[in-house]
Amino acid sequence: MVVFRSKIPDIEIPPIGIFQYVFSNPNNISENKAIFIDYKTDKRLTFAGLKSDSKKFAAGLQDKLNFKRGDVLSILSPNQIDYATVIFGTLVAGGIVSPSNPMSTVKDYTIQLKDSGASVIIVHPLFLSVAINAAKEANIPESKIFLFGDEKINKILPYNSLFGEREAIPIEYTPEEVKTTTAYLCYSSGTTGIPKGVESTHHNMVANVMQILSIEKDAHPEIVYVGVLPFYHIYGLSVLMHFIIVLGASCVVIPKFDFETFCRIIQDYKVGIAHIVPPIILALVKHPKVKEYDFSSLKLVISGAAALSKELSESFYNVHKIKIKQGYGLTETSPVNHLCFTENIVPGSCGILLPNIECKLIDENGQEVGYNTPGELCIRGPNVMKGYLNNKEATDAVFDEDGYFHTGDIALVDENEYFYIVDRVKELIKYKGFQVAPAELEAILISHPSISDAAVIGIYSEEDVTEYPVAYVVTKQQSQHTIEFSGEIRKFVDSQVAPHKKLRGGVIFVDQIPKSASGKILRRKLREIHSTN
Ligand code: AYL
Repeated sequence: MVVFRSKIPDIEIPPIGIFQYVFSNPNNISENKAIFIDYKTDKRLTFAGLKSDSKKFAAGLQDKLNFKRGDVLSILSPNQIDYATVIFGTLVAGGIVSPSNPMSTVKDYTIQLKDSGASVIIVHPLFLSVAINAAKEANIPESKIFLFGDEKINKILPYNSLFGEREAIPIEYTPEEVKTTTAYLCYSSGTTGIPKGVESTHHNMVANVMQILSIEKDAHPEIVYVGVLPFYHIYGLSVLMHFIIVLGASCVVIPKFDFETFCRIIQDYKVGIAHIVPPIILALVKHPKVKEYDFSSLKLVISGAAALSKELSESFYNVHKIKIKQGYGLTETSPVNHLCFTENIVPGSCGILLPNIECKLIDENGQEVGYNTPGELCIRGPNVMKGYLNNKEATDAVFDEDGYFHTGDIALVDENEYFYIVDRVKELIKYKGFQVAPAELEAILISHPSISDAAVIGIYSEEDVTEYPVAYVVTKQQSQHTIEFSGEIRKFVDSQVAPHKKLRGGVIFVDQIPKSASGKILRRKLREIHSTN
């Protein structure tokens, strides 16, 4: 068997829970250090304050809501400094955190509430009506919904009204429990179908922060990070929240990407490292106002969640003379598997394997391939999820008998052990780093009375460095193949989905959808058809 291993020696991962690890303070920072800073009000949450608030929140969950070990708390909110209190409070109480995209529709959120079995919701006031409507569908009483902030809205109380007098004692896990106890449920569509709850254990998350730290020598407590990636997504959750607290660094928290705010924060707070995604990198290269800001504090940019081309990487370096490197990962691997050394950046490569990870590349016949030959990337390591919640079939489909997780991404490795992501065999579409599951859009399209069949594929735009979902549609009557009807279909879909899932690539009418003998949509064929037209 051809197995690739990291060039970095394996590290020892202590068998402890996330709370114990994240607050272990290995760099001996002052307890009064501001870890999270609000970008607008400059309000600060210190290391000690966060720890204490988390324990008070946990006490409230236990004493006032009878929240027990293994119970699930759902968060529906953009980034804000108190997000961490809710996360770590839930973990202190032995609970599981299920963070959702605040832009979720009522339908999306209802599905996640039901699937996760959440019993408590913490929501940002702007998204309260979505939470109330979804909670009703999922049979969660309004008395179990709480708001971020200090205000009460009708009968819904602020989350800090739960704070107890006492501080709860963080639940301790045995080494075995650390490996089997789920801490987070982030939703990912994986290789096929609709989003599924990814069960990330305490061990998965602790391991990945330590794996990243072993290669990320630029990270130290004096660095200020910019917190623009969403905390509900594993990228922001792991590298902005867990990583920063362990390191004892600071993070200026931004709720939503806005180009000028982002640039101003880098300048005013002297941000040293920015974790971002390719479309933001493109804006930093192309935006006419970029020159108006002072980026002299910024020493390193790390890109992840979607492909960063060699060309864009080089253009960024040429414009700013700031180092830029790439990582690769997935929700299912908590998340990072590959990262570049800052001393040895190879543009276009997603880096070398992190320690403790083994991987193999397999061709279409399931045979392992060696250097310089593309194959599906399969990963084994302490950061690989336990499985998909309530979905043994989907879990079994992504793990093979040797315990390797099949990513659905095609990669290639060169003799220097640098990896390149070259293609994707799974159904997933990535719009600006956000997941769009074709199956979800197809189900909506087929529910239209005039549509008999549909398939959705992602088409990459070089210009915008992102993929756009394009719908191939078969109508019941040929006469419906008009520009007006294509507009109607777009409206029909876009009005039912979260903003990042809109059919931005448009609608194309066809007489039939190419399918295999077993009825599977031949997406590769559709992509070929698309590229020749
Ligand atoms: P999910 N190049 C190409 N595709 C990528 C890359 C990359 N560098 N990184 C992620 N992807 C795609 O679960 C790939 O198809 O997590 C993969 O299967 O939303 C999918 O995105 C996973 O999407 C990092 C680097 C966090 C990556 C991440 C993972 C976040 C994406 C931190 O440093």
